[in-house]
Amino acid sequence: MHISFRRSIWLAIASLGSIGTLYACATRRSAAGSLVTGDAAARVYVPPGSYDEFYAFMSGGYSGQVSVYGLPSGRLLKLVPVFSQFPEDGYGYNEDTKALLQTTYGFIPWDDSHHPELSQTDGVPDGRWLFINANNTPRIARIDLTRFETEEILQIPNAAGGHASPFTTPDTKYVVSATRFSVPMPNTDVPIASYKQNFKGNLSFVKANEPGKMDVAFQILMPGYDYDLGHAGKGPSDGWFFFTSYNTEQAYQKLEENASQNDKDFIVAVNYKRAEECVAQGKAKRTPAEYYHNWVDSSTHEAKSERKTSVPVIDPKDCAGIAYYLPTPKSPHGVDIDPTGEYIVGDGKLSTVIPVHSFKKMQLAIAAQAFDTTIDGIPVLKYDAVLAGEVQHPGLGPLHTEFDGKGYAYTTMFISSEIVKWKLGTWEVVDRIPTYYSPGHLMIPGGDSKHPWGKYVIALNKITKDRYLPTGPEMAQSAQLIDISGDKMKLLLDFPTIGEPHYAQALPASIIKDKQLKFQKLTDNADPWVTRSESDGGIVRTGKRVDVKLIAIRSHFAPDNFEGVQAGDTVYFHVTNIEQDWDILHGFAVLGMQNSELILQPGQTRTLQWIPRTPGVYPFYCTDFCSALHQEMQGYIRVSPAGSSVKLVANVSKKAQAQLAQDREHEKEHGKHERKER
Ligand code: RUQ
Ligand code: CUA
Repeated sequence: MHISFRRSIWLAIASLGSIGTLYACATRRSAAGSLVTGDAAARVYVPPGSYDEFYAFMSGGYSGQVSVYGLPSGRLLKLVPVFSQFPEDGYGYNEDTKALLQTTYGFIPWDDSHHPELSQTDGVPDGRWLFINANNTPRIARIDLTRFETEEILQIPNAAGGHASPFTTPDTKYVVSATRFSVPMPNTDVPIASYKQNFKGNLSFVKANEPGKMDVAFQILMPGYDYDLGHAGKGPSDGWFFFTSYNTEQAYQKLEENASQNDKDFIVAVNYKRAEECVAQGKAKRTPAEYYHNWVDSSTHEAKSERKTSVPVIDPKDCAGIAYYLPTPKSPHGVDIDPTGEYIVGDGKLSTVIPVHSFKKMQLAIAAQAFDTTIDGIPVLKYDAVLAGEVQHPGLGPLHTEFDGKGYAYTTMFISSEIVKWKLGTWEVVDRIPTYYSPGHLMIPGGDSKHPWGKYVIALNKITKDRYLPTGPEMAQSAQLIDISGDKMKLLLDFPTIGEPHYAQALPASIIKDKQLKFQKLTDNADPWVTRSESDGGIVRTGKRVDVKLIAIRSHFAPDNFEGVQAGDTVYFHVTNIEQDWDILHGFAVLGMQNSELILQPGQTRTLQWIPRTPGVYPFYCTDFCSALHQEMQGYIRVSPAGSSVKLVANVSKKAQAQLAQDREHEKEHGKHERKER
């Protein structure tokens, strides 16, 4: 029955003659209403005031950010800035967060982010953190999910193209990063034609389970191929990590053709427990490598940078048993491990089958030394010795696979534009659904973990075409929500996304909903520039630098008038929001400011640099409509010509003046110097 089903699908595709007709056919079916059934609207409707069941963290692609959507509604909830500056809240512009974007290449205001990855405990997303990679200048960021804020970024040295990243081990001990592009290591000036001698690949294991302490635990030196994606083993395969590699041809020009020659490329299986042993035995070489570690200090809430100078590098030749190659057809992209940890699914972009390796058979093959050959210290296992099965005729252009926890796998077919559902163990295709168009990744909440919440799959499409109101040559990016709770997949919803939605991960809202920070405690605010009360603000000069301290509270700044600044000074505004109330934010912006605004969470201090160029009086105001008298929340700063004799002064509010007067009385009675410097 399955065979005839499969054959009939394949014959159907063959008889259509071209993919274009396949699209046309699918679109007609959609127009006829057979794809979206009547209850779809009810299935995705979330009544006003209710929460979505899942939070989906979607990669912002070339926006460098993460966007958070509710599922099933597809409502955009929040944008979390990570690798790109974000003027909306001053991320990467204010003095407090700039250090997060520091690298050995200098300050970098943009990157291309691909893979959001939730931290896990015992192989299941736990809602502590979200990691995401920077692809262009390889880095890994950690986002704290009690605040939805980026709090740490680690640069990955000896790498170029941090694509296979930041997939996690089941205990979040490590997240990984493999270099997509092989490069000279260390990167020096050599002829490109010396690729085979000089270019190397590299797999980085990054210690990830302690906030503020991310670092490269070790790197494994690899042949100069391209490394694409990775996933950790789990259950029986816990302790192993799997990475795809292509361009085993080692082409360095016209890869489109030259890297598509070999019939099989490799998935590399890394025994990282063995790697740990080799490091402990001193078999890793401390190798000079410059990189930055940036993190937000938990007490001052200011980002700091540290420049690191070396990493331990393991050469597989010095550490037998660390890595094995599993031959895999053909230019594999995704590698995905099923929830039981037994099956290793390779998605060969150019392959006509989906090959699945068996972890058990891999262990036996290693014990029996069923090797074809050895490359740079890495034994190549025999394909037939490790293969569990092949999914025949799945469609065209398999890219990524996720699992529903009920024994089924779902694979995106980029070229034939569909998601294909197949059964683990029998390898039969049981269902397929068209997507619009050309899906890259797909995502089932928890779908790469031990316990998927297998209710929905999202297709993360690469091409949008006619799905939304046209917006000129560049269309919105597109995701599609598909119900997988029954035997047949059902399309429920299209929703546009920000940047290219490479990958996404999701978890039930219940895991993180009650763990959210409501405000920063002013008493715990250790920012060196904090102003704790209305009367503590002021203005001081140190040469050409002027520091301005003020507070924001409904509905005023204090002080709100400053004089004595001169054109060409470098002014730092240190603004503290002294509210201690959930969701009461204030903003801060000055006329002619050259970077961004500040947004201040309750209890938070932020610093903005401003260089006024011309004399005049500059208003500043609150940018967040915070109260009925928000429009009154403003002030002035006077800028005089350089060398002017106008004195530095700051006024204080009426309340503060009363407080000041009281303090002076107090001083008179009890002697001076009791009050702290202001
Ligand atoms: S990738 S479309 Cu950048 Cu994750 Cu596969
Ligand atoms: Cu504070 Cu508007």
